[in-house]
Amino acid sequence: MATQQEQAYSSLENAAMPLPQSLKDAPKTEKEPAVILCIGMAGSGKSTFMQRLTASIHSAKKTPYVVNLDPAVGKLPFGCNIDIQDVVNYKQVMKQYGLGPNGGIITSLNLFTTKFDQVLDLIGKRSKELDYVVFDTPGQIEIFTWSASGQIITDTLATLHPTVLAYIIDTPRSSSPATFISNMMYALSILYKTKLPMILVFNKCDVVDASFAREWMTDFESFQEAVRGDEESGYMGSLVGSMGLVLEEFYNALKVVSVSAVTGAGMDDFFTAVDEAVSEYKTDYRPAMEKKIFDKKEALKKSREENLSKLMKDMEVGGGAGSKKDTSTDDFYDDDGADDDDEFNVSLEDRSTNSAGEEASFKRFLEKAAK
Ligand SMILES: Nc1nc2c(ncn2[C@@H]2O[C@H](COP(=O)(O)OP(=O)(O)OP(=O)(O)O)[C@@H](O)[C@H]2O)c(=O)[nH]1
Ligand SMILES: [Mg+2]
Repeated sequence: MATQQEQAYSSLENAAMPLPQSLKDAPKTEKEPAVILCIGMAGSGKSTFMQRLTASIHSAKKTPYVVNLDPAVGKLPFGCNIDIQDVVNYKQVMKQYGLGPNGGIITSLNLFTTKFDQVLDLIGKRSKELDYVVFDTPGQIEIFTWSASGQIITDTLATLHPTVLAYIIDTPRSSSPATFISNMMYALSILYKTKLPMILVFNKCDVVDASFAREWMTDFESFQEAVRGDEESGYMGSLVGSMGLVLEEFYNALKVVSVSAVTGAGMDDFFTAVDEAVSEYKTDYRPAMEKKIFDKKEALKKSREENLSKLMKDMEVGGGAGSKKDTSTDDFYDDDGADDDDEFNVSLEDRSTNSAGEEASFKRFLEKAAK
């Protein structure tokens, strides 16, 4: 029986979507590594979490494949299989294109994305032995989540492997209701955009325990109370309060864990959340993606049929009208290399000359008859 991965490949191919040759050749295996994309605000602890994540995977005797997508990180705090810094020199890109730091990072990521099929090839070749493929992303969150290359990378990975988002939150910096809600709104926008299963990872819980966040997410009243007692919220308090109400539904769709990338606390909970998110991917995301591909294929088929029937109708009209047929026949035999439009004009002139000649000859005939 075909695996889900094989079905996804074949539905992509059948949908006549351009699938890179490398992906077509990629081995299709029963075992699917889970892809974890670490995203989060600058300084939230993504890279430290990556280090902890790979260490935990190794100590569980499992195999990770580690990819760094941050071109500006410098020295990596974790060992990795693919480093964007080996492919593009971020400082050189800035200099060459006259860009600032963010423009340089975006352009470097764009350049790297053009080679992403090779990354997929490498992952594909080893996917049998891999358990997790983990990605670190650039410091500025929007560079990955709101750029074309970020979307291409996310979508391509999600098409081929169970993919989950680990949204890393700096817990100490989110302890005021206003910053907390801003962070949640950002997470919501990413969830809405990607539709992928998301895990909220409250990091740095060795500094501030994340129990306040869990309470705010499950008990609306406690959040309202915090908003009332928060001087920072000020006149924005009622907006922050209403946002809390709006986001209640969103919280239900999320898995929440609190960890410390430094001490390693909470990593077991994180892996349990990843397992749940992978199941969610298989039951929700993948069927929705396959339906999208199917719908696209059907729409393409329908538009082809419509165009074909329109063409047939046009041909019927062309066949019935004598003048049209003559013109097209002239055109068809035009093999003298002359420009078609000129030829078309010449032909019109010829006809008018002929009819003028006919008229003159008819006049002469009448004059003769009258004599
Ligand atoms: N106490 C504590 N500090 C942490 C933890 N995780 C990260 N940090 C610290 O937070 C700072 C930022 O960590 P990074 O891992 O560089 O964060 P990042 O999100 O990768 O940063 P950018 O890529 O620059 O956006 C560093 O000083 C880390 O040591 C944690 O769990 N506990
Ligand atoms: Mg980092």
